Amino acid sequence: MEKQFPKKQILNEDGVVVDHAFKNRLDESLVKTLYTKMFRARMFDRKGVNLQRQGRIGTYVPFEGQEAAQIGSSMAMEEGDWMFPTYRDHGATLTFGHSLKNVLLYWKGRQEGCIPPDGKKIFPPAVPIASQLLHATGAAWAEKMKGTDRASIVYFGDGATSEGDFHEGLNFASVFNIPVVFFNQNNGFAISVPIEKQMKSKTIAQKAAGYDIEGIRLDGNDVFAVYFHTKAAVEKARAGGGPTLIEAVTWRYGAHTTADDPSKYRDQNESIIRRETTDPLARLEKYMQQENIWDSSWQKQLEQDITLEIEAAVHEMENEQPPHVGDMFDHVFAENPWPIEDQKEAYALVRGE
Ligand SMILES: Cc1ncc(C[n+]2csc(CCOP(=O)(O)OP(=O)(O)O)c2C)c(N)n1
Repeated sequence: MEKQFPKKQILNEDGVVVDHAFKNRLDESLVKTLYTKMFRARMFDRKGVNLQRQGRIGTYVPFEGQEAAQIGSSMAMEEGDWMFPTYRDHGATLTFGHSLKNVLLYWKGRQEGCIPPDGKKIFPPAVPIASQLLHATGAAWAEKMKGTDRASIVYFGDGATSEGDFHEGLNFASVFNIPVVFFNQNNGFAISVPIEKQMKSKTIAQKAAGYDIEGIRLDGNDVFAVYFHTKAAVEKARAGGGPTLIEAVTWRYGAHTTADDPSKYRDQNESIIRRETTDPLARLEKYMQQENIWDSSWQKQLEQDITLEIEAAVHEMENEQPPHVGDMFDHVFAENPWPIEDQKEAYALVRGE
């Protein structure tokens, strides 16, 4: 199966373009934009972990190492398309136009953190694993029925492919030829469970065959491969060609969440080695140096600008009211069923509200 679904690559680990069909599509402004968005995402991610460690936000889910997968795929989407992220996909949502402040507010426990800027069709992060595949399929189906050419992209991990919702989403999208891109980030682990322990399939892309849709496996740390192959899948969807399952093979360097200790279930050297060998940003920098489009003063300026942007967002987030715990009883149902009303009243009583 690994032979039938080879890991597509355009930019190898040494920063060399190995798929020459794409060479003339790599213009300088695209390459610099991809670098800028990935670098911004990494800086934001590190800030998120630090804020949690300082007790300034409640929890945080890091994605460092997965920047190429998230930025390459979100850059392939257009205004008016739909995005359905998980708790780990702020690199994608920020690139697609979410505000830094609201992403931070989400992790502070404020419900406003779920609200995207006007006109941006970004759903709140899905925490129940794989539920968002059905939402993405439904939204794209609605667009199809309305006769638009808008598409959905939905993010999920390797663990999500063991859930029923994954299979229902793919089956439904296949049967009704729905314009949705199922974007899997295979980072090798579902919390502490390695992929070999939860599936016999050698790849995730091969699962597309069960639904007779296209399955693509690619190097998820190669931002060019992610961008161009996702773009092709989205264009196919717009043109009525139906869904695609993309497996982006990647790695998270850090913990599953700030509440997790990965040293309990995997060798910490692996992340150190991967940082030195397969890092998505380092390989893009190597490429830019070899192409003479790397400019260290440009990069320094970028770092300064992004630092200011992030600090301003943190300041705005911290100027908001603290979260209100009672909010958890609202906004799930239009009208609360009685057990939730009971709990809400009991909570208010305990708080003396
Ligand atoms: C339906 C459901 N079952 C269990 C959980 C607990 N849980 C949270 S994250 C996670 C692992 C998910 O792994 P994966 O899909 O590979 O995504 P990753 O976190 O690696 O990005 C689990 C089991 C959950 N959130 N929802």
